[in-house]
Amino acid sequence: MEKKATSPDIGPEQVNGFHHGHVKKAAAGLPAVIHSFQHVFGEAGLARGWKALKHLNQKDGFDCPSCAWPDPDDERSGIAEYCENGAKAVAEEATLKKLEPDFFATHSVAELAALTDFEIGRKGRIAQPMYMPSGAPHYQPISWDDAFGLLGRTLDSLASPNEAIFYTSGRTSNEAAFLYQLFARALGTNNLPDCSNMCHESSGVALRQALGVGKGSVTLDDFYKAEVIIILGQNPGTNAPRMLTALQKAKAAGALIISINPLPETGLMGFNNPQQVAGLLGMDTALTDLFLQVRINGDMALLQGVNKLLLEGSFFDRDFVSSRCSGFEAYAAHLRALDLSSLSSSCGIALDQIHEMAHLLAGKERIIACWAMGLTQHTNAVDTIREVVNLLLLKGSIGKPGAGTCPVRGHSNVQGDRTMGIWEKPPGEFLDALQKRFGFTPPRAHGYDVVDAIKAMHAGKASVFMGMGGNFLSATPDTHFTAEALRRCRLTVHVSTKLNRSHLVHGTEALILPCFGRSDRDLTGGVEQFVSCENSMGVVQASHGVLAPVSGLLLSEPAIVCRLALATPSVRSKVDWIRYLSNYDTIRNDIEQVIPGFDRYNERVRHPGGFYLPHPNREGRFATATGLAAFNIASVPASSLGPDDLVMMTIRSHDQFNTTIYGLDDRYRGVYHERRVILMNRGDMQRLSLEEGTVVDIHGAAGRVAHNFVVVAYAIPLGCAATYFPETNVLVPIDSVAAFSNTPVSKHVVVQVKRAGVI
Ligand SMILES: Nc1nc2c(c(=O)[nH]1)N[C@H]1C(S)=C(S)[C@@H](COP(=O)(O)OP(=O)(O)OC[C@H]3O[C@@H](n4cnc5c(=O)[nH]c(N)nc54)[C@H](O)[C@@H]3O)O[C@H]1N2
Ligand SMILES: Nc1nc2c(c(=O)[nH]1)N[C@H]1C(S)=C(S)[C@@H](COP(=O)(O)OP(=O)(O)OC[C@H]3O[C@@H](n4cnc5c(=O)[nH]c(N)nc54)[C@H](O)[C@@H]3O)O[C@H]1N2
Ligand SMILES: [Mo]
Repeated sequence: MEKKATSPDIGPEQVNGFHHGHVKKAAAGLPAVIHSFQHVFGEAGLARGWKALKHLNQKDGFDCPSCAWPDPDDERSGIAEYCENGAKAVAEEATLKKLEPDFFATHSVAELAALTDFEIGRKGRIAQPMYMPSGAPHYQPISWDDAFGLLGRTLDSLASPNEAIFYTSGRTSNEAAFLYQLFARALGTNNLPDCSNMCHESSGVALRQALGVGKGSVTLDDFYKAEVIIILGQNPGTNAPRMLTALQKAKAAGALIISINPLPETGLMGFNNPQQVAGLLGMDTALTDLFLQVRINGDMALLQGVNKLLLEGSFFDRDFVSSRCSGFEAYAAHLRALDLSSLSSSCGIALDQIHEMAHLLAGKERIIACWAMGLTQHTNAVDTIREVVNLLLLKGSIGKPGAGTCPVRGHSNVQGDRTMGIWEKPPGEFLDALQKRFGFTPPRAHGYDVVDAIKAMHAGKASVFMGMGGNFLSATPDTHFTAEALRRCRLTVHVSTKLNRSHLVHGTEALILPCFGRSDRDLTGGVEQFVSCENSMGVVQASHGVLAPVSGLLLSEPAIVCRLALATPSVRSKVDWIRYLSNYDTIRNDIEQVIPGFDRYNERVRHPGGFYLPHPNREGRFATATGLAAFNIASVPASSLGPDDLVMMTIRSHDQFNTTIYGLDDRYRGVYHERRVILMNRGDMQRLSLEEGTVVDIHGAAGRVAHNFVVVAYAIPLGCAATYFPETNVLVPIDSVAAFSNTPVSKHVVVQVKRAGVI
């Protein structure tokens, strides 16, 4: 029997009723099309839903709010330039359900917090600003002026601006992000943590160290010229489904695909292209040529094994490593000293498979490496990503067509937000440029990233939290610790489209400021405005919302920042905020003056398809201090697990966007009607006397527990397990972070599973 253990920080911990179906052999196809339509038409109705889908990712439409995968530069599919999960994201936003004051009057915060995240998300769009007075049980309506007045006064009353924290999630447009960081810096702080701190921060750090630029170097076109594409720690079938179209096209052009993952993810294995008749009829394209089922965090050992073989077999680009790179000799000596069989046992990949990967790469020079959270959320993430770069450098696979780095970004504008200066460690040149354009002196001291922000709030060093989108409580590690940190704040403020748990676990006072989503028509200043976003490959494009907003009381994110600035006396006169409110071109003009690569921004962003930002690696340059690409030497992480320990990765199901839960199924993995599952190897189940369907509690470090998870037998390496986040974020210790990037280690949580106690 399961027990109930409900805390407002996480909601109910009960099992729903798990069904085990078949693991799917291929992603997408007709079921994906059907699911897309069900979600969109179910939430938005036929006319509104159709309008939204028709404009999704079209050159005159809006940028998909889901992932950051790029749109084709050339032709776009007239009927469906989107995927099932993009459609679900649009359905979330386009819903006609809305939360008006009577909803909050009827439901107390305590009642709402007792719902699951799925139920909370279903409630609808927030329709007007809401305020939680100190000690009150309910949110109540507040006017925009009063809300801005309260927040502006509170910010100005802080002993130091560094007591305020300004978080950003990755859906925020370039225009809003630029204004938001401008506001924070005009106030006097660099406390600008963002979701990137939990996401691709490790990639940014690794790429900057090795190649001088923190962004990936490839364009979509490179995929079609590549000889080999390596995909590590990424589940594109669920999280970047349109990448499968690019992979299919790359394969047709002759590319081989190597997938490195503890799970044989459906989308990596096969694909039914829903834009093609064959795909709709269920004729799969097999995608992966070589699947290496690595143990969790075994990537470093595997890559070092492969690199050693390439080096020792002389299958590397001698000219490139000697003329374009630094540190090759020392790296080569390091590789030569390694023992291949201990690398093999450490990663769990047999020697002959390591040889096979090396063999596949031996004669190739156009290689792309793609990766995502399976690499970035580990203690040694930066070193592992640098080992990926080592491989590309050995092969001379950077700065030529069909080759390069491809960290596949998560949120649709997370890369753009960083470009706009959402960064707690802003480069000096960026601050100089701000100072030159605006005349005030921006703060130079680095601010808090996500983990440090949580610790600062917990320690009472910060007392105002503002989130520009996102769901800080549920997305961050160590949920109960973070909840306590937020509760200790004087004021917590969320600019949001939908209700989420971060609104329900709040400071002494709290505000919810409802804003337009990507699909909403923006008539700020009485004219139609558009915004812009940067995708994972550095393309900046316009996004025009098309749907009538669900309420006349919503504001755009840029308008919210400007009006907040006007209500904050210390900031009001530092920038001409009023001008921005009438025309977003004025924001883009200022971006152009501050940030390199945005010349003629207003003109070029109006070109269909937008424009590429410059990237030194693409031009064959490395923007490091020496001008050379740097090899990195790292050792394979030592493992010190107890006999009953499992290494658990916290991943996404097919029915969620981060903390937004679309449904309770994970169709590709054959998991139905349940999110509280733990995928385990049958060998571990036998060893621990567990059966499929047993309900267990998962115990983490220092007394952390997540209750009631159904054991599911799955093709996962021995000693490894997988659960979905956010449910298991309670188990991720706040101090478990990646070296150099401070990213929470969400993919390597050491746990023990125990049969759940009987009530
Ligand atoms: N529909 C949908 N789309 C999304 C999102 C979403 O939630 N839903 N989220 C967006 C965001 S913000 C992001 S960052 C991306 C995330 O996209 P992904 O990184 O694909 O997301 P995860 O589900 O975390 O999957 C991690 C993958 O890495 C594998 N993995 C885990 N540990 C290891 C390891 O140690 N080594 C290797 N080689 N593999 C490992 C897992 O098995 C899984 O396949 O997707 C974005 N797109
Ligand atoms: N254990 C574990 N934890 C993880 C991860 C993991 O793999 N494992 N992944 C991490 C990663 S990669 C990321 S990126 C973070 C994500 O962290 P966040 O970005 O903070 O979380 P989301 O769930 O994407 O945020 C969803 C909320 O954003 C709001 N929203 C949606 N659209 C808009 C909009 O257009 N404007 C505004 N203002 N608000 C909007 C809605 O209110 C919605 O509830 O989570 C991280 N946490
Ligand atoms: Mo992410």
